[in-house]
Amino acid sequence: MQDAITAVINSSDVQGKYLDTSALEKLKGYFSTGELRVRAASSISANASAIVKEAVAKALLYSDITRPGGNMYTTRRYAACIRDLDYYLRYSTYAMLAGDPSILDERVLNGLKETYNSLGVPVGATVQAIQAMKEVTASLVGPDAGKEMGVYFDYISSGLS
Ligand SMILES: CCC1=C(C)/C(=C/C2=NC(=C\c3[nH]c(/C=C4\NC(=O)[C@H](C)[C@H]4CC)c(C)c3CCC(=O)O)/C(CCC(=O)O)=C2C)NC1=O
Repeated sequence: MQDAITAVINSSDVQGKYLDTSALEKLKGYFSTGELRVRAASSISANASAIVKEAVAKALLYSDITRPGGNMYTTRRYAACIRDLDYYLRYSTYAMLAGDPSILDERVLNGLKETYNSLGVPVGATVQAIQAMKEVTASLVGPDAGKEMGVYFDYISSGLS
């Protein structure tokens, strides 16, 4: 896993240089949003199950997916879906804190698409639910932190598509 600081340092190290102006600007941007990130992570963790529940209500409930024949039908599969959304929310929060998406590649997206395809989990509906979480989260944490979280929700969405 990488974060905004190690990303900048690694790329300077590869060139055998001290941090140049643009690298320093990146770091400054990261440090100046530190408080914002920590505050957002704290309200997301305090409201995680409400965020997931609202996203499910917005994107999935009362659709064919929750009826017989749908992939969320039966309590077991419904619970698996809720659990997956909870993973996406938690790992997006980690990535937002780190300011870097590498944790999503390593711990979430690796092999996920293949697993979904082999189990018949619909990717389109999953992406809709992730996008609903993005909206719900932004309305909770505000536009600046919401935009930053949005980067990682979008990263998972395009990694699945
Ligand atoms: C932390 C990293 C991580 C991820 C991401 C993860 C995902 C993941 N989701 C799974 C299943 C599943 N995922 C879903 C999800 C959905 N079905 C829908 O119709 C909805 C659109 C959607 C929710 C948004 C469902 C229903 C299953 C069970 C499918 C089945 O067994 O038939 C499975 C198969 C094994 C299992 O059932 O637990 C994995 C590995 N596991 C992990 O360890």
